[in-house]
Amino acid sequence: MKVFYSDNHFLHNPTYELAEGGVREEIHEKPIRALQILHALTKTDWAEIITPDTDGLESILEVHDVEYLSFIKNVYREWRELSLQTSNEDATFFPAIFPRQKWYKKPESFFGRMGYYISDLSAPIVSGTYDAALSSVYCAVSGAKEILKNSLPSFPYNTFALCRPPGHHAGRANCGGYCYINNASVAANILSKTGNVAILDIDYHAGNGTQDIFFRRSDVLTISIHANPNHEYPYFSGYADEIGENEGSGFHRNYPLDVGTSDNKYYKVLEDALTLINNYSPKYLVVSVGMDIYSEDPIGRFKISENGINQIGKRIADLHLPALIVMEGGYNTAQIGQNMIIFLENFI
Ligand code: SP5
Ligand code: ZN
Repeated sequence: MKVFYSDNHFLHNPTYELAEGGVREEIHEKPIRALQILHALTKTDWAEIITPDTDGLESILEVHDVEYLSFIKNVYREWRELSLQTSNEDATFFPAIFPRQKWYKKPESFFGRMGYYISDLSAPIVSGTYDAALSSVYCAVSGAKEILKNSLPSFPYNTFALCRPPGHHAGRANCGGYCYINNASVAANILSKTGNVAILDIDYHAGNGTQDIFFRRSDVLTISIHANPNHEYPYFSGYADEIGENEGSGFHRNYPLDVGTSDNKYYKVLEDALTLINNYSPKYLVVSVGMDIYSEDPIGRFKISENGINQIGKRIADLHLPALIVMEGGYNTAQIGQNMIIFLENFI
C-alpha cells in the first residue's frame, strides 16, 4: 500500500495548548505520533513510503477561503512584527478574543482577525505551522491522485495519507482542535470531480470542519461517528439533527455516541453508517481515521479494543470501494503505530 508521508510535520511542534482556566497543558498532538506510525509501517512488508508532490495549492483553495489561508500563512510573522513584548523565539500564538455566533463581522484589526479565524486554544500556531500543514494536505492530495490513476471498477485501490497535523476540525475559514487545513476534504473534493464521494469520519471527535465544508453539497456524502458533543469537543456541532442544507440536505449525518461506548455498541452504529454509504453508492471513499477511539487514549473516552479497531477496519474495507485513508487524531503514542497497522491491514 502506498503511504504518503512528509518529514515537514516536524516544523509544527508547539509545546503547549491552553486548557480551561488558562492552564498550559502539554499538547497531545506532537511529532512522535506520526513517527510511531511511520516506524510501525516500515516494519511491515506491504507499506511503501512516498514523499508527496508539493503542488496543489489550487485544490486547497477550492475548499478553503483564500483570505483564511493567507491568514494562517502570515499570522505568525505578522504577530512577531506587531507584538514586541511577547515575541520570544519559541513563542506560540493564541488569540484572546472570539466572535459570538450572531455578531461575527470580520474586523480589519490583526488581533480581531485572530479570533475570527481561530476557533479555540488547541490550535496553537508556531513559525512552521503553515508549512507543516501544507505538507500534510499534500499527503492527502497525492493519495487521492494515486487512487485516480490506479483504481478500476472491479479492483478497489487504497492509499494511506499519514497526515500531521490532522485536518477534520478545520472548516472553510477556521482552524481549531489541532487542525489547520482539512486534508480529507481537500482530497475528497479532488475525487469528487470524477464521481460521488463518501467521507466516513471515525475520529473520536465530531468532524465539524468536514461538515462545514460539504454541508451544502450532495456530491460528497459526509458521515461522522463520534462522542456526543453535549459532553465533548467540539461541543457546538456534531448533533444528530444536523443533516445538511439546501442542495446538501440529507447528505450529512452525525452519529453522537455516549462516552464509554464499547465495541459492540460501536459496530451497530457503524453498520447503519455503512448502509447509508452503500445506498449512496459512491465511486470513492475517504476515511478520516482517529485512533482516539481506542480505550487507552489519553483524551478519548470510548472503550474500543484492539480487536474492535480491527473489526471496524474490516467492515469499512468490506464496502469494496477505492479508499483514501487519512490520519486524524489519536494520542496514545505507545499504541498508535500498532493500532494503525491493525486497522490498515484490512485495506491491503
Ligand atoms: C484531531 C483531534 O483529535 N482533535 C482533538 C482536539 C481536542 N481538543 C481539546 C483537547 C483537550 C485536551 N485536554 C484533555 C485533558 C485530559 N487529561
Ligand atoms: Zn479526535
